[in-house]
Amino acid sequence: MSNAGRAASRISRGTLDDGTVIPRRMRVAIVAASWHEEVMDGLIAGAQRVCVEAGLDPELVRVPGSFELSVAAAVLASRKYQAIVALGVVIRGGTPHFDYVCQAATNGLTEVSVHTGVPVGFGLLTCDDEKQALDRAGLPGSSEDKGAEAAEAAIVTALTL
Ligand code: DLZ
Repeated sequence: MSNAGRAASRISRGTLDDGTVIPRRMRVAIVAASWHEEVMDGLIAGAQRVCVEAGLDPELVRVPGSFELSVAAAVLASRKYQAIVALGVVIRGGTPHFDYVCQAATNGLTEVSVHTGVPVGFGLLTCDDEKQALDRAGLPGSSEDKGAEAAEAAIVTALTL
């Protein structure tokens, strides 16, 4: 797996790289869409692995599609979660759905984080084809692990604020 341009992992054995101990009571929710099962399995596994490394036990909430990520994140943010990880995969097709779903999810998740102050890790893959998505899913042979990156970003940001 190439590390080009990527931030080094900041979470190890329940602590941040600056020595901050991650409180075990910290509540993290992973909200995950259900389209493109194989890619989603990889993203979810990556996010869960980071949470376990952080000493946390995340809640997993499944929604039908990436469009539903925002409303789920909004409700979870109101339920005392300190960090939310949003995971989904949208593949460009022959319909304008790709643009609508990507834009709605991106805007919605941004709004949730900004308006609630709860960090939302952005693990929404927007890809031209499934091969590209598989390459980012943290599966054997993938070059990137966007589920892990999104989980780490949400947890680190929550602890930084
Ligand atoms: C409709 C749709 C399409 C065309 N493609 C995807 C996709 O690639 N990934 C995904 O997560 N969801 C997709 N959806 C479903 C929408 O996100 C949403 O679930 C439906 O429009 C119902 O609200």
